[in-house]
Amino acid sequence: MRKLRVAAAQMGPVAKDESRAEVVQRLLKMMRGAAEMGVDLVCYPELALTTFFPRWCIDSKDEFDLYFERELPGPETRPLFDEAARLKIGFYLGYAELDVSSGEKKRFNTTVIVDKAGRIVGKYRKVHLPGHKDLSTVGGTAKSGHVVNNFERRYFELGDLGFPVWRAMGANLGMCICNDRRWPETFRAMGLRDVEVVMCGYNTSAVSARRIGNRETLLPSHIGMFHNHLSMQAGAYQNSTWVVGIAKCGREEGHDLMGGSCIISPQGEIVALAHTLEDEVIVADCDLDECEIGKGGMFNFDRYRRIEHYRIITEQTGRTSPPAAG
Ligand code: ING
Repeated sequence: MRKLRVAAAQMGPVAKDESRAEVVQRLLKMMRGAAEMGVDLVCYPELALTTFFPRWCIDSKDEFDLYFERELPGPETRPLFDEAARLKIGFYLGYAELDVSSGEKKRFNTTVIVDKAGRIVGKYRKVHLPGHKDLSTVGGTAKSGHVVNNFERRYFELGDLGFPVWRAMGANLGMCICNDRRWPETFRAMGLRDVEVVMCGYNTSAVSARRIGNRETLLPSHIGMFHNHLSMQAGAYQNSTWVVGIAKCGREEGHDLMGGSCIISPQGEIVALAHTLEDEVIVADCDLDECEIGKGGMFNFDRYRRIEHYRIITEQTGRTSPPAAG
């Protein structure tokens, strides 16, 4: 048995005017609680340091740059790294990354894995960016309606690091972010690299409204949570991996975000589930050897995958180039 004790540190809402220092205090409190329970790895949500600002179509770069981190750790986030090293606990954290290393400003929706010594061992930049660049592609009725908009394509560039898997804390660790979980390729890319724990932070509206053409429809309210769990449970089962889903949830700036943070076994079952819409730590003992049931059996990719056939399907359907952005 190779045991990794994992925590999902769900967060309640973060207000627009909440400072980084205040948010970091909340994260530290959960980190200490997790450490007391003997947790090896504590996982935080997507864009954990601020309110979910992509819900707004902000014009001024000066204004929206306030939501971005120029460095990590920076002065306000340093206490997280120091405390992790002191407590010997690893963490996964989502933040808005401002990268100026190329001389021009590049912005990404990013997560990192930090090891028990407080060192960044891996970085991931969100690949599947949902939503819109501006109001021009937002459907007619939705502009004034109650569909909760998402303008991630306004703020972020497409992730350019792929879906790597890192060996850290004795496990094969992988990361994805929110909308990535709805795409089977996300999990398969890491499954093919023998991932054992996939971490996925999310900010997802609790209102299940969708557009059909230009018409906005409300879906039954349970559907959003069903899709949330369906996607991650399928990813876990089909790739024989533990999955940790971490929500930022509750009523944030008047918008309801779903909770449902969970830890999912390689059999696809939820083994720990948050029951509030607030800051809440849930824990599970993840036996990494359980991944072997699938990886060495039903989902032994080398033995049973039919990649020659998948190539034919890809060619026949002609879907070989990336979709147009917009
Ligand atoms: N949020 C959403 C998500 O995939 C979304 C966006 C939800 C778009 C539902 C369309 C439909 O959960 C993030 N942050 O990716």
